[in-house]
Amino acid sequence: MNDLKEILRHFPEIGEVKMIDPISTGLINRTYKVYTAEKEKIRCYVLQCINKAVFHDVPGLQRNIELVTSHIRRKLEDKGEEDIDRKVLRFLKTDKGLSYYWDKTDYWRVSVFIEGSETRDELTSHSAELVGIKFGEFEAMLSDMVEPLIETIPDFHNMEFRLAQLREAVEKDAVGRLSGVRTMVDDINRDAEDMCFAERYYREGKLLKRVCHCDTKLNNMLFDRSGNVLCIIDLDTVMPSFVFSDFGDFLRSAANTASEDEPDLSKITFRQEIFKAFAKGYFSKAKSFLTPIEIGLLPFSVALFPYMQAVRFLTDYLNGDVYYRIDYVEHNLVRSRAQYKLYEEVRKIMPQLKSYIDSLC
Ligand code: GN1
Ligand code: MG
Repeated sequence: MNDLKEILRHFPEIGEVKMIDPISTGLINRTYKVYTAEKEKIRCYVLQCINKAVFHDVPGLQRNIELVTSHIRRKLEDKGEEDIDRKVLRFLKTDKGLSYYWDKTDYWRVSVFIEGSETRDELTSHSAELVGIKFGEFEAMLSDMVEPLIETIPDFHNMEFRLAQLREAVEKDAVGRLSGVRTMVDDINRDAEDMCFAERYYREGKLLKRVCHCDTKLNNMLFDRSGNVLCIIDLDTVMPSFVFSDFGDFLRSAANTASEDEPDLSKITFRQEIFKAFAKGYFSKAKSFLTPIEIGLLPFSVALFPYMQAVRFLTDYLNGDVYYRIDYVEHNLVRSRAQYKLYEEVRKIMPQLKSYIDSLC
């Protein structure tokens, strides 16, 4: 167990630490809320241990985050926005002037906790539209970044690569779980070629990569108490990717009637009203920079992300749960089934999704 207080001492801005509480929502990094007190005033911070098995170049990742947050900060200042510290994350510097601390075992970082912010598990159509606007703005703000960002996880949203990883896991069958999931593997393989549309367009030079968030699930954004999006968090995967990563991945979590790991498949359906509201908000900001091909592919991206996530969870299950944090033995299998069910639900309504996007153009 790391000595958290000792780690925090390397971030001089932090006052006297009163309490440290684990936060258990993310599947990758370890996160804590830190309560400090200075002259009776309580200030909170977020301490994170960055998963170095997942992110192989943490200094490069932190550099991405510094570039992105300062770019956004500048844009907000130019727009004359107030209260900017609540709208973009601010990371503390260590005594060596870095945005992360290496304790010879792990990498750590600290950001300021945004007071009065909360995460949401569910949205109304109204708040989905506001989130859409926010994401359109987020991408628009980043669309003129000139500094090159690294791919913090190479091929992160590359469907061909994710399927290759599944094939490898099937071949190895490292922990003897394959016999129980053969039908799932067959189901996934049946649509594999179809679902690699983005990589094909990219190879043909018809699709470009832009700076995207790449992890737009609902619990990666902070809301104020009246339901307005304050700030987009979890910036580890901000990197060049296909623009619809953010569109499809958001709806994967926000339009699902159940949670990502719901064991009862009958509870999983896709909320079209959330799709419509989000698409409307997103489009109002993003239409200025999206290409016709990107727009045409938006409905497919809604199917792509539950499909990709089903593949990734199943791969991890076959590999013996080496990537995602799990709470019980079959957790990754349950997650994979739930995501595949959502994928099937989306496929059924693809014509409606397409005609709605057409109507927005
Ligand atoms: C992981 O870190 P967290 O929990 O926000 C994963 C995402 C998946 C998500 C599934 C770096 O996100 O890609 O969509 O779990 N992040 C990484 O819930 O693999
Ligand atoms: Mg994440």
